[in-house]
Amino acid sequence: MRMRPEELDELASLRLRAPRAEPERRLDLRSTVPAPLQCSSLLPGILCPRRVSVNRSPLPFAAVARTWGELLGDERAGDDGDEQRGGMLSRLRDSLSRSRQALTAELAAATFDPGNTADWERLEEALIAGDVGVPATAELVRRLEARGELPDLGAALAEEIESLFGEPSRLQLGGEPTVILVVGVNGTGKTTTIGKLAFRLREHGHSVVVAAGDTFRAAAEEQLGVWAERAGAEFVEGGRGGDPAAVAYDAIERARRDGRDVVVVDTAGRLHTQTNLMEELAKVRRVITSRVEAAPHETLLVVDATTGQNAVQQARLFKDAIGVTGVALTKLDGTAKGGVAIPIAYELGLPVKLIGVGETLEDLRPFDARDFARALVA
Ligand SMILES: Nc1nc2c(ncn2[C@@H]2O[C@H](COP(=O)(O)OP(=O)(O)O)[C@@H](O)[C@H]2O)c(=O)[nH]1
Ligand SMILES: [Mg+2]
Repeated sequence: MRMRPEELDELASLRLRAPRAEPERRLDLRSTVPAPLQCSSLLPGILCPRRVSVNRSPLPFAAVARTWGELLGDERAGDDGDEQRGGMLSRLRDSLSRSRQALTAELAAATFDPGNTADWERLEEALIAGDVGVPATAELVRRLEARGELPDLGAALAEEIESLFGEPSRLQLGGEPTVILVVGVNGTGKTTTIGKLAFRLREHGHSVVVAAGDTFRAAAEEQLGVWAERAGAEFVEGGRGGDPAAVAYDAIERARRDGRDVVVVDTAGRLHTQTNLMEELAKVRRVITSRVEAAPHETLLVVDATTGQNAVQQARLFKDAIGVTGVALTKLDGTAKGGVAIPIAYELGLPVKLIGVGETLEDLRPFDARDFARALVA
């Protein structure tokens, strides 16, 4: 079958935007390091972040929820219980095992000598190679140096990583209805994440309408419909080629009419037409705001952890173009690039609210800074 010119264009934009597996990465600091942070005085290719002073304002959000009850502000839900928490932590450790192995193998924490410059350099390189990013690496090293003694490097690093994430955040619910707009490039896991989130919202007593705002891909609506059914959510679609803003509008009207609590709006990650993705999303956003004051209450960006620094770049673009209130970091299971959560939170000031650790309904978790940091390095 021959492709039409529009389809070729779409394919080209897909290639540009779609996450893909990155080849084993050699550090190319020129592409990832903001110019003022580049440091040429050491060995070529090695940073000297200890000599870089990075002043960051405190993070504008509160850190990370441990339970769904906490994330959703559901006081009645209580604690998940020690046993369940223990299970979740070991599951998280399993999910992050590749990331942890990659980082800790490089760290050589057992033989770390704070008096040895080469050991500090190895630590810096390990963090950069682990997708932690230059500003966060510089800050972590600065804080560790300030400690003076480091009897247990892994534990100290976990504590400092945890504190970079700031205070725990919540999903903002409580609108009438609450509207959650879900954005991100194609294939990152938007639709899947919406299904999992709708399931938890239902579990915590919310009535949920999901809106099939990805009207560009033939299978997208059907896929969301299946997730909605699994989650026990209502489903609003507009038909292939329809206007995503109109679908969001209809879903909000439906929720209003029937007294539903939460509307979750799925969107396309790429477009068939030449319309700019960000313009299209801004339009969906405007329509939502025109229907419900203070909505969308959340603009949730879904990024795929396996894409490493690409995920950070996507977060930067979406944040600048349409505003993002929280990040869902997916596919942490089986990637060695889990460290990307750190620059997303620290460099960009975006709270990671959710993590995806698999493909089933239960495989979405509230992000917990402490557990995450420990599972990553300790
Ligand atoms: N292993 C794994 N796969 C995921 C996760 N989240 C999504 N996926 C898979 O990623 C693929 C793309 O997901 P989809 O929701 O269609 O992405 P969308 O294009 O952003 O809507 C699907 O095969 C999902 O099952 C996750 O946390 N872990
Ligand atoms: Mg989708």
